[in-house]
Amino acid sequence: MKLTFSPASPFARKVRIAAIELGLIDKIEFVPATVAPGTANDEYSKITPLKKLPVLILDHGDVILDSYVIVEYLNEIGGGRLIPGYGPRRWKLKTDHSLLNGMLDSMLLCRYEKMVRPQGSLWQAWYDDHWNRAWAGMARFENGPTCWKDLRSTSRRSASSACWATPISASPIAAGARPIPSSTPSTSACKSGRR
Ligand SMILES: N[C@@H](CCC(=O)N[C@@H](CS)C(=O)NCC(=O)O)C(=O)O
Repeated sequence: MKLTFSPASPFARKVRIAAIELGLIDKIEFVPATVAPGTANDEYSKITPLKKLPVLILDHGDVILDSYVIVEYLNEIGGGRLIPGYGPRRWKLKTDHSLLNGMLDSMLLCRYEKMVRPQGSLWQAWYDDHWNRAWAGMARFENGPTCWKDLRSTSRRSASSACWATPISASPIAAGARPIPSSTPSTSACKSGRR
């Protein structure tokens, strides 16, 4: 099978880690691809209309996307060691995976905002909001989900005041979260060959 990838893509890197963990890395041929928002790529659109990488192309031609589903597929053909088949650990793990993917989405959007968006049209509040989501996600992985525990023990506070309506900087989720960096860290451009 073939995986479209870029060395700079965090999504492709995640799939590679899963493949290594499952002992499948030698069964995958890595095909470099270049994708970027605002750039037509008719050849790649034939593989996936979303024009995103990674995509897994099976030997008989079927295409599996996106990275979340590819990891699940690899887990299945690799003996299921990474993702439990049922029970609370399964749903915790899938939720963690969704959270991670959302964080990568947010960081990539920030990267594109700085790298690809025409100069002068940067939306700073949107950019800051996405960085905050990424940092809050890291705090969640670090500290665990405090939000629902707080909701149960804080009887007089409504759900919205305890969690969703709280500014992220004051939210329990963000306790321990670092501030938004003033300059963009070296998040990938997801172009082949760039790091
Ligand atoms: N949800 C997708 C996201 C993949 C993604 O955003 N990949 C980036 C490269 S790191 C991409 O293809 N960007 C091109 C674009 O957004 O036009 C996944 O999990 O695979």
